[in-house]
Order: sequence, then C-alpha cells, then structure tokens
Amino acid sequence: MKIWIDGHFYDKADAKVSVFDHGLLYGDGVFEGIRAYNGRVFQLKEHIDRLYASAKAVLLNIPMPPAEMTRLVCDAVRVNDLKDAYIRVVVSRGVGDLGLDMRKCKVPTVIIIADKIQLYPEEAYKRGLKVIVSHLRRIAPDTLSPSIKSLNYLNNILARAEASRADCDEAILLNREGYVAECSGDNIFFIRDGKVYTPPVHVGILEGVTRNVAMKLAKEKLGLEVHELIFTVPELYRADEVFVTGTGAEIIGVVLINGRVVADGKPGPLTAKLIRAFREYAKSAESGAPVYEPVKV
Ligand code: PXG
Repeated sequence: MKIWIDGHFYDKADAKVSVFDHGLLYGDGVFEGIRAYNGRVFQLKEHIDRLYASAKAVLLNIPMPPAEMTRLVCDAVRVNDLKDAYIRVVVSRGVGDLGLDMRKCKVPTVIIIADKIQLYPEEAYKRGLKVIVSHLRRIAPDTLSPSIKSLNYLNNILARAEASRADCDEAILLNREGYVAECSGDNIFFIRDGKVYTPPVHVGILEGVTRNVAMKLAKEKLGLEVHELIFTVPELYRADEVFVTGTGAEIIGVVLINGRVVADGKPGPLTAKLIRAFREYAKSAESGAPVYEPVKV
C-alpha cells in the first residue's frame, strides 16, 4: 500500500507523522471518508466540498486548491491499483510546539490513504442492525459544530463503545434538547405511512453525503415524499421502517432500538428497495469521478 503524505507516496511502514503534529496532540484537523466503486470515486465533488468547508470553519488553509486535491485522491486510488476502495483524507494543523497556539503550526499535514474496503457482511443488510440510544448527547453546535468533520471524534467513539458493550451495532445520539440527531458514524431515517423522515442539519448533525444521496433516490427513484423533521425516540419505536446511512454502511436497516423491535423485526421493504437503488447508482457513471480515465475538474 502506498500512502500520500505532503507531496510523496510512502510505503505503509514509512507512512509516519511527527508526534508534534497538532492532529495527534489536539485532534486539530479535519478529514473525509470516501469510497470508490468500480474505479469511480463516489460523490467526490461533494466530499471535497465538505472537506474544504470543514477546514474553513476551523481556520485551516488546505495547502492546495480543491482541483489538485481532487486529482490527488484519484492518484492515490490509481497508484494502489484499486477499483473498490476506502479513502481517508486527513488535513491536520501540522507540526507545532506543545502549546495550543495554531500560529506555531506553519504547514498543515495532508494525508491520503486509499485502502481495500472492509465491507459490512451481506448478512448485516439482510438481518438489520441493533442500536441503542447513547447516554451521551451529540456535541452541541455552539461547542464544536457536528457539521464540521473534525479529527475530534471522541463523542462518536464513546457512543459507539457504549453500543458495542450493549452488544449493539450503532448508537443513536440525541441533541442537547433531546431530539434525535444521528448515529456515531451514520445518519438516521425512519419511514411511516410510506413517507421518509430524517432530522434537518440544524438539529446538529453531519450532513452526510450518503444521507443526501438516499434522500434524492427516495424521491426520484422510489417516488417517495421525503421530509426533514425534528423528532424524539418514540417516533422511531413506532416507525414502519428505520435505516441508517453512511459511507461505510451505505444504507442498512435497523431492527432493534433500546430493546424495542421495529415493526416485524426485519429490515423493511422500502429500505430494501432503497438499498438496491443505491447500489445501482453507486455503479453508474453519474455517481462520481472516474479514476482510470482523465479526470475533468
Ligand atoms: N454522521 C457522522 C457523525 C459521521 O461520522 C456520517 C454521519 C455519515 O456521513 P457520510 O458522508 O459518510 O454519508 C458520518 C460518517 C466509516 C466511517 O468507516 C464513517 C464516518 C467516520 C469515520 C469512519 O464508516 N463518518
């Protein structure tokens, strides 16, 4: 595996950053998790746009324009001879001293890892996920906005650990007011009477790239009404179907929430249709940037 760091590709064993990098010392930086399907980087423009928006929000100047970053992500996939891949782009504040002052960090560190994708087992899509509602609240938008995909992920990681310890796959986090926000690494949806609902971004969530694709496919391919709605946990208990979306999970049904069985305990029929529509879209030419043809930017 070849990993790109600050202008060069390194073998995995040599792909290292300084212990004085503020990404490590303080979680000071931003990132993206992106997938490639069949030689095409899924929603690459959307991911690049979110990366630059996250960086801008934390006063981080990514040391290359978006067009160059776009090319580099494709290069990383191509150099590793991958068709299906998981790509991690990290931009950290860079090397400084032990203090918080970002002015001491002169050059951001840029890392691009393109690796084989660890797929959820097909069985998980058939069986559905078990989830809990975490005791941790999603970090408040006036503390560190969840719309920024920052390197500070402890809120999510601790919620996910709570799920694992309860023998569950994901954790739902509520916002400060107690409304459903999102999961540790996924956005959440429910379906009731044939209509699709998901929390609006201002509840305090990451605006997931997969979320936006799922909303579009539900409307355009399945002909469903899609609404952004502020709701509480019992709305999920009485839903006809619940599913989550994320780069890793794609779209996957939820069958158990805090010990309550969703509907008949199997992933629902509209969720199954949406999964099929998503997989078809992911394979199609409109889903993203081709890696093995000249990339237009
Ligand atoms: N909410 C949060 C908090 C996330 O971290 C999503 C929603 C879904 O967003 P996308 O753009 O991926 O549809 C995420 C995704 C992984 C992985 O390996 C996923 C995420 C972060 C780290 C790893 O699945 N975030």
